[in-house]
This record gives sequence, C-alpha cells and structure tokens, in this order.
Amino acid sequence: TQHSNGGAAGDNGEAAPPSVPPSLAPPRKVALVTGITGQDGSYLTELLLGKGYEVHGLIRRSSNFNTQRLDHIYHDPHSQPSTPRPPMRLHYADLSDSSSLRRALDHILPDEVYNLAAQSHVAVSFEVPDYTADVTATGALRLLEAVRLASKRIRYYQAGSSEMFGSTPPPQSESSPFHPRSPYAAAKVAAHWYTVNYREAYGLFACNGVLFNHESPRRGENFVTRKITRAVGRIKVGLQTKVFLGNLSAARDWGFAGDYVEAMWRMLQQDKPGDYVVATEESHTVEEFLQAAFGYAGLNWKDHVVIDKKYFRPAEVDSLQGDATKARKELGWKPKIGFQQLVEMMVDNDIELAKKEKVLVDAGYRDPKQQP
Ligand code: NDP
Ligand code: GDR
Repeated sequence: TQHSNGGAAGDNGEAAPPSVPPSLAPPRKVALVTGITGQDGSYLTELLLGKGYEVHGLIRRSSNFNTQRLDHIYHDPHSQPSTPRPPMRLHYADLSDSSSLRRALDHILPDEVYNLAAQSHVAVSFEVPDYTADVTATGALRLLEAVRLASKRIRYYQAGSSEMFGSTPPPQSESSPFHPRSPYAAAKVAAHWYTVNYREAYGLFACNGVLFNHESPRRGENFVTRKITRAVGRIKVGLQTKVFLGNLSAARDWGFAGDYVEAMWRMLQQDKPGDYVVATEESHTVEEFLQAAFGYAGLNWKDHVVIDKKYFRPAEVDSLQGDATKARKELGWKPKIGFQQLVEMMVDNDIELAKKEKVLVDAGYRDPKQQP
C-alpha cells in the first residue's frame, strides 16, 4: 500500500486527481518518527504512508548501514528515477543531541511525533546503564522540550513498556504500580512521567503507550523470540545444532508488532490524550515459545537448547500479562495475530532466510560458524 500512496498528490510533481483541485485537497498530515530504523519504526512507517502521511524519520550515524528494515520502502532517486518516491525522508539526528532534535522539529514542523528511539535491550542496559538513561529517559525529555518549543499543537507518542511494571504481579493495567527491574525499565518510567508532566504542565497532546512485548520477522536478532526462530531456521537447514539461552521460565505477553503500531496511531487520533496498555492478554513462558517454534519445524527443542548462565539477568521480570480493556474500549483496538500464528510467521521467515544463508555457505562466501 505504501507504494500506491507514495506518489500522492503534491509529491514528485504528480497531479492531484482531476475532480479535486490541488488547492482544495486536504493537506497531507506530516509525521516525525524517531527510531524509524527499528522494528516498530518500519511497521509504523508503512502504516502512516498507507494512510497518506508524509513521513520523516530520524536516523543516527552508524559505521554500517542501519536502514535495512526500510529498504523495501525507500526508492533511490538516482537508480530508480522513473519510480514515484514515497513521501518518506530521513534526517540525521540523535536523541543524545538536543540541537539535532530542535533543528529537526523546527524544520519539519510535524503534526505528530512518535518517539520510538531507545537503547531498547533490557540485558544490555545493565552493561550500559548511563547511556541507556541518557537516550531512553533524557532523550525523551529532550524531544518533548523540542516539541513544546516548536509548536504546542504537535501530538506526541511515547513508546512506553510493560517492563515498567517489573515485579508487579499480573494482570497489569494502567492502574498497576510501576516497579522497574532494570536500568532500561527505570529509564522508561522516567520517560513515562516526563510525558505525563508535559501534558499536565503545558497542555501538550502527549500519550504514553504501555506496550507489552511485540515481535515479528523484523525483530532484532538478540531478543529471545527472534533468537529462537533464527536458530530453528539454521538448525533446520543444518547451519547450526545448538542455541544458548538463559531463563526459560519467564512469561511474556507476546503480540505482533504490525498490530501494535496501529494502537500507537489510534492514540494520537483521540479527542483527548491519555495513557494506554496494549497487550494480547495472553501469556506464555520462553519454554512454551521454544516448544511452539521447534515443534512447528518438526524439531524437539530439548535436543538443541543449552542453558548458559551469561544470559541470566541481575534482576528478572518473571511474569507479564496485560489487561488492555481501556485500549479495547476507547481505541477500538484488538490484536489480529495470535501467539501460534506469530510463531509460525517468524519460523517460516527464518527458515527461508537460513536457506539463503546456506547457499552462501555452500558457495564458500560465508563462514557457517558465523551465528547471528
Ligand atoms: P528497536 O531496538 O528495534 O529500535 C530502536 C530504534 O531506536 C532504532 O531505530 C535505533 O537506531 C534507535 N536509536 C537507538 N539509540 C538511538 C539514539 N541515541 N538516537 C536516535 N535513535 C536511536 O526497538 P523496537 O522497534 O522493538 O521498539 C521501539 C520502541 O518501543 C523502543 O523505544 C522500545 O524500547 C519500545 N518498546 C518495545 C517493545 C517491543 O516489544 N518491541 C515493547 C515496549 C516498548 P539503530 O537502528 O541505528 O540502532
Ligand atoms: P524483554 O525481551 O526483556 O522482555 O524486553 P527479551 O526477548 O530480551 O527477553 C524476554 C525474556 O526471555 C529471557 N531470555 C532471554 N532473553 C534474551 N534476550 N536472550 C536470551 O538468550 C534469553 N534467554 C532467556 C529473558 O531473561 C526475558 O525474561 C523486550 C524489549 O523489546 C524491550 O525494549 C521492551 O520494552 C519489552 O520487551 C516489553
């Protein structure tokens, strides 16, 4: 869908439909997405382009290309001059650099800002706590301040997390207390309250989405679901035999990222700003995920999983299961993809990926020992 909307009226010199003079066509909404190169950023961009938005994304400098998740959307004007470009633009900025955020906001003047950028790995946050706080907590504050100074009519979405509930027992809803169990979770709690404060202090239309875990074939490869499905694919085609994991008894409420970005967008279309839990309301342990993923591929996880202490965390979040009543009632949101379907989608994708890797290994272009 993003391609058909990519050349919408006004972009790339294309004419508006004949029945609507360009001056009378409603102006296209403009969104700014931080973390656009991440899992959620890519799904949200597809959703917004499909709704006719002009999408601007902030990307940070990296020594390797970091736009793989957007490659199917982006059209290089040099190599594809005749293909209409979707209205998506990328700008260099960093959540640790206020001046870059101010410049981006003042230049783009978006209608909506989605703050998805973060150091988002819980285990890594114990290794780089200071950096995690700077990007995940103070980065949100910098962005809120840039939004407030640019225009108070901008609507702001903050990517909050079920990790904020930490050791609070399930089911967790908007009224459950936060008890963060990692530097990442504590930083997200700070970002949550900065967002509430900017709403109360300045009347900003600012929303917190408290999203439970959501996965997809685009999930980062060191989160447990994708680590497992990548291993299933590679084991299935003979590229590896073992996968090393930590705590298998933790329970998570896993949904599909494509469904969850729809809830983010819906929050910013309400009459009033608010905070919403987004979850499937169903919980499974890591072991159950293993059973489902290996079982679907005709394998027994017990033949392949090795426990490695290094993947245990200094403090664990044992059990998450959301109560998304408010999102269901006020946003009219519910997940379309269930647990088994999600597992199968990810395993199917990763078996295909492993088959391609195998071609490279067999041709001598890749070392099979290089695990993701
Ligand atoms: P990812 O880790 O896939 O993406 C994180 C994004 O943030 C990437 O685009 C990354 O850029 C960017 N980023 C990291 N550091 C900076 C920085 N200093 N300045 C600018 N950009 C930066 O996360 P997800 O897509 O899975 O999650 C999106 C958001 O939602 C995150 O804030 C996450 O914490 C939160 N969240 C995620 C949940 C989930 O289950 N997926 C659940 C609840 C909340 P690069 O590509 O260059 O690394
Ligand atoms: P989480 O996701 O910490 O919930 O944060 P992750 O997939 O990293 O861990 C889920 C559970 O699996 C256990 N686990 C392992 N985890 C990883 N990464 N690697 C392993 O080898 C492994 N073995 C067992 C973990 O201990 C944990 O209990 C994700 C991130 O996307 C956050 O940004 C987001 O806010 C939350 O989800 C909601």
